[in-house]
Amino acid sequence: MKILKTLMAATALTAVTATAAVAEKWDMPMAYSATNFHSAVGAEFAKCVTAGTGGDLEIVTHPSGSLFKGGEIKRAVQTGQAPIGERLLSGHQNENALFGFDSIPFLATSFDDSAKLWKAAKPSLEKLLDSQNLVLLYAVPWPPQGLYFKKEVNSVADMKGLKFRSYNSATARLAELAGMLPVQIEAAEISQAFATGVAESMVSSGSTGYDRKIWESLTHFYEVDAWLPRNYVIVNKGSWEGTSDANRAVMRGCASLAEYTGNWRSKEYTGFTLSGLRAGGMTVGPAGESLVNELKEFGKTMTSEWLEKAGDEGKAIVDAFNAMK
Ligand code: PCA
Repeated sequence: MKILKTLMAATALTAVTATAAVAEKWDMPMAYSATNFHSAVGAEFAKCVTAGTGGDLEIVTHPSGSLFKGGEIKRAVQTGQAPIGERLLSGHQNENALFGFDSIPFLATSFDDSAKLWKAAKPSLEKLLDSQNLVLLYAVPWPPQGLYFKKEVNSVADMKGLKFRSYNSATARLAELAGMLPVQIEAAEISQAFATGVAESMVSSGSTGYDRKIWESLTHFYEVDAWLPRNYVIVNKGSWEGTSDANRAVMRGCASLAEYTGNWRSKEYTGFTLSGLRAGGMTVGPAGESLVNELKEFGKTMTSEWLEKAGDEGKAIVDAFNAMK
């Protein structure tokens, strides 16, 4: 009996030591504010993995660009400075046009179409990320994109000369086409940019304006539903391969749950944040028909420019998407 007890104590000790030796902690940089739904979904994903692996793999999120700024997250994960992170991949469309498939004006303008476009693009994105030492876990769309100003705007002529905050090269191109002056600024820094007059307009979701209390600087939000760009959670390939099969299986399971709940949260956050902008004193409503028609012309130009850059693979994505509609 005594021997058994000693043996059991020894086994328990070994088990504890073994767990302590292999348990890993992954820091997960995220670019957007802690209150944003993407960050909430990321925090739930992290908890799901930590609980699902029994603490063998603990994921800790760092929202608001506190660990790495938005623009640095992809490189940090590629080089293994961070094992996992979340990023708006269209921010890297200069590197490869395929990253911009989700930011083509008026290609996919609803949550349903955004899901179809994602289905059409996912294999190409996974392959591209794999070639960059990255494993794709999940992707969640932002609410539909609209325009922010500090005056009433009814036509492209009203937009001429404005300083326009962009978040990727598609949004900078849109600004150029409309005769505005683009300046690229991360969401975490826009409150200051608007307060100091570095920017005076932007295209984004109601969600980002709400998160950044944009009513302190701007007055109008026009719903355009121009596109729904995505955030993506990516893992360094070495970190992915270096962890156990069991941990990878838990991560895949938690990722599909996160993608599903992320979509729902995004839909719910759309109405909630537009009400929030109104409560902040902003004028919120659909853009006028003539403005939309002018913007759609820019959309046509930008679609053909993107197709030219993204080549056969880009065309295959758009064709596959159109076939699903
Ligand atoms: N918010 C992010 C990207 C798209 C969106 O709705 C931003 O403005 O940076």
